[in-house]
Amino acid sequence: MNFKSIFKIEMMLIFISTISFAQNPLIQDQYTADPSARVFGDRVYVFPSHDILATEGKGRKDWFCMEDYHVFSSANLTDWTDHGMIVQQNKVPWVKPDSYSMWAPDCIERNGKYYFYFPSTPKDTINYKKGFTVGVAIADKPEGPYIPEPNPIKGIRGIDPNVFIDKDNQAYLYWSSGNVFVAKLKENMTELDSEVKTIENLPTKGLKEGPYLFERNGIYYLTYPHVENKIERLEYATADNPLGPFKVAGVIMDESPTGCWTNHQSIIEFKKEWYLFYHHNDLSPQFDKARSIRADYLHFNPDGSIQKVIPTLRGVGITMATDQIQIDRYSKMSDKGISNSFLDSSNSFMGWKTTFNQANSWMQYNTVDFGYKKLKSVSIKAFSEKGGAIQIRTKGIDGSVIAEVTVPKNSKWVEVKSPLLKFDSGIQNLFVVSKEDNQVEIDWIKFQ
Ligand code: FUB
Repeated sequence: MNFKSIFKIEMMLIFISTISFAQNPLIQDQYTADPSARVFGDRVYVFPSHDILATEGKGRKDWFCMEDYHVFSSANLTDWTDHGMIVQQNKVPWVKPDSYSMWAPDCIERNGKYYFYFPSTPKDTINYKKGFTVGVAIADKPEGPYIPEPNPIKGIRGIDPNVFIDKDNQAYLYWSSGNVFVAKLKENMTELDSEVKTIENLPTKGLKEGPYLFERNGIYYLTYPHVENKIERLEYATADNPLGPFKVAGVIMDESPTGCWTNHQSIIEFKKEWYLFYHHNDLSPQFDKARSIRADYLHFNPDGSIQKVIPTLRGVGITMATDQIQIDRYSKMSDKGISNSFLDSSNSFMGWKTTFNQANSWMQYNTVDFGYKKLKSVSIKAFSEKGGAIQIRTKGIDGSVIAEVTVPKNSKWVEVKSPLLKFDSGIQNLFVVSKEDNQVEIDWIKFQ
């Protein structure tokens, strides 16, 4: 390969792979939903649905609208790379090309091949009448390129495929259509190898969908969103084998506090921690069919039961002190004098800001890595019409003051820099405290 073609390939990779630094939601430059997280090698790959807004001639108004899939990956759960589009509705031979119904997918590795399962509306309305079926696309690498099989998998009517390979190498495919169904998969991963079985003993009242099965210490956990009340919450049932019988075991996450009707989960262990991936509608609070994926830590009790996960904005992973720290993705904040809102209410992809308007109001942002090489200053992107002052502390709300930043009176956003008064190395929790009643807005904080 000559220099010119290597350069061309490198430029293409730069073009298709974009990096974002995120807390919750994980991806902030597009809508993402139904995250299926997988550990492949030393990275976490997330295969979500890709919500877009329906427009004239594109999808159904006020409904889910999805035309393709992207895959994202991260080595630290903080920095996410978008590897670009992997499957598109008009490039899959069996999919109705204008159905905008590329719903919740999943992916698994077997013998060095990556099998990406996705539901959609088939072109063939004679055999399928209406509704969804499931197909598979195959790649040599998790980020693709994926080649879709020409036909969907025979014998499936439904959505939300989830694939699991047991310790004996038998693969299983789960999916939903009101209830949850399972069948064995052949070694080729593209055909069913058993009768379809309905998973019994799950709640009979209320929609169940989005199955995701994993195994830990011999317990098989079948997790699923269920409408027990008005909208979905995440529940689970357990069994001692992948086909059941399962026994309902509890709730993993309550209904979305922002009223997002759907939720959809996956659970992985990565570097000795367990994580729940799910979605809310952070970037689209008024329309819950434009969703955003999130992750939070998940913990087990000694008896193997799952502790309820409370959704956070801070999410998971470590933030480098030298990156722009979005304090609006906070861990805790004072009861009064502080709020978060979009930077630009007409474009949520611009992100959020924090507004302080009372002396001693504070924001706590956990797990910031200051490293061991002395940092000397801090910059804040801020806005204050009357001018204000901010203190940054570590070691608790009454702990060491590491910087004091005066935000000058201004009619536009400015970057203000101040020297560090003290350097605390390693991982620290940050406390940002307003020193005056004057209103100060902060976009980000960054140390140098
Ligand atoms: O994303 C479309 C559908 O909404 C999914 O397939 C369901 O699981 C629900 O999240």
